[in-house]
Amino acid sequence: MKITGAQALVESLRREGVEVIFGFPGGVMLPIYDCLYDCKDIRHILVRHEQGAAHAADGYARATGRVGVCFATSGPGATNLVTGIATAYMDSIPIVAITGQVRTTALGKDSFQEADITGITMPITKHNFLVKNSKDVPEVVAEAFHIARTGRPGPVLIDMPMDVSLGVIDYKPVTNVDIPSYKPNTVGHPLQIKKAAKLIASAERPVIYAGGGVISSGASPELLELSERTNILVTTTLLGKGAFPETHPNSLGMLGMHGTAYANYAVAHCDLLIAIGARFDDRVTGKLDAFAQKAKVIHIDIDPAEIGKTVHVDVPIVGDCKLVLQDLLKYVEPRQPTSWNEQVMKWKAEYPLHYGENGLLPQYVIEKIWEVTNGEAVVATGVGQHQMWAAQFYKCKYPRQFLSSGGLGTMGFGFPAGIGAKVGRPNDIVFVIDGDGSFQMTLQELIVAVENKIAVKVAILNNQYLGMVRQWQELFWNRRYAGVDIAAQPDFVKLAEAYGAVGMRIEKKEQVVDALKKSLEYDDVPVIMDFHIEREENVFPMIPAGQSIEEMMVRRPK
Ligand SMILES: Cc1ncc(C[n+]2csc(CCOP(=O)(O)OP(=O)(O)O)c2C)c(N)n1
Repeated sequence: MKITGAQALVESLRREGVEVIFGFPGGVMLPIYDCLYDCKDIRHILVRHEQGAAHAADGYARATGRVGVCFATSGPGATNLVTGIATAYMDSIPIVAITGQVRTTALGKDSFQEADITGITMPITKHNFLVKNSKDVPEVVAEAFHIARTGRPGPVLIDMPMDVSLGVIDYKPVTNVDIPSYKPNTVGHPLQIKKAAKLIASAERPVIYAGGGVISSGASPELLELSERTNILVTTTLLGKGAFPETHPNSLGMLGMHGTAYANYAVAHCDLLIAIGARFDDRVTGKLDAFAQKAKVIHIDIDPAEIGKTVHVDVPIVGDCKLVLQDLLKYVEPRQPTSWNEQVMKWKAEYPLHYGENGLLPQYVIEKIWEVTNGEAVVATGVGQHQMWAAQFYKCKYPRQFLSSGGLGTMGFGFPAGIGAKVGRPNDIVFVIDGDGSFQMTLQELIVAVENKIAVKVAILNNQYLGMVRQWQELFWNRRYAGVDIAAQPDFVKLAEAYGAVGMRIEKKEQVVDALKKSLEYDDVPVIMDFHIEREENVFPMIPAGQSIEEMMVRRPK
């Protein structure tokens, strides 16, 4: 069959099972967009900024487990994707970004809208391709999806010069991908797995520390079985939220800088730390030489580069978390709760997450969101205080329920990611818990939600500050609030209405539940809820950056 490179691209995407593309066109993308005109199987959602396309593809991928796809044109279109690609890279999220490029003959000549996007994204993609020949398109697409979704997942970029899109080829679908230099090791070494089982059997104070890798490998059922069989308590990272049900008695919630005091105490005092699909990020460890000092460490991870990167590991196991846990479960004996469990439960009772009574407080709003959604919503967040309150108070029951930019900490991620999630899971309630600052970074996508009837609910926790930065200034910079006051802001209710969305302002505690319930009544239009919260509420507990648990603040210092 004779078709163009552009047709081969779209046909290859169709064969990969792509159902939706988030994109924005431009000159060099015209051959490709022309094919979309005829392609009935793939929905194209026209964003209003390419950053929105990348985050929406990312949110779609996080929420569904499938590969998210975004399109952008050359030059500024491609560079506008960069933040979204870097966000996906830092959190190991599989997306395929396809950019148009100037003709191969014009490359390297500062041609109109030329940007070296493969060069620019080299350090923030798992792999990228500059396609030089139309006949390579089917293979490149197949390899891109294979690389994005296997091993440690991540973003892949395909740069398509205009003449590559226009060139005619004899198309044959690619059915098998074999990349000799890329063979991720998925099965853990049996000896290491036996060693791990032995350590678990002899440990007196074990703790499981689970990360996003558990979710991407689908290892939650195995993790649940391991914890229930051994009564080992589980703490998760921000990206690991939902890997283990946070409503389970064995859950310690999140650890790290804004984690629960009891999770951090448990890790500080454990004698065995079982890290599963987690990478010892500095927001988790704080001061490295004070982190889990008394513990032996088992580290299960698909990426050998993560082993020993920041902490010493006693039993490294390179492999897919699900397969490794399945093997480990063959050797792990049942274990009754011990005095260690009792000790941690005592901490749990002694230092619960808490907040005040007065005024409209963000934690209260999130607890009510949890209640009205029965803890079953998909939650996407921006970055800042609201993100940490959401992590603390929206207790996730399932994997793929909590979508948040952990590694890069990208403000503006939440809203477009929520749009992508709702497109992928139309029957689930999707809440975006956002900051007034974060929302303003990508709110142009509101029209996309309205146009496409994407009924996300946005709860803006509006403190009229870049709150997290203000909190740091309050605590560590002598309250010198420079560059954080964003009281000059649009009327979000009017803004929502201007876009054709539903807007509500909530100023009192008593209005919260009614507003949330009302928002659930709309299933074909986005709802923006502007919660005017106490301006100077802080996120606690907090371990200041780079410090140890000794420095943990559980409340505002006097
Ligand atoms: C793109 C980007 N720019 C700057 C920052 C630094 N930063 C981290 S949190 C924060 C404040 C966020 O404010 P808002 O979204 O209103 O949330 P709040 O902390 O008030 O809940 C800033 C500026 C960031 N994370 N991302």
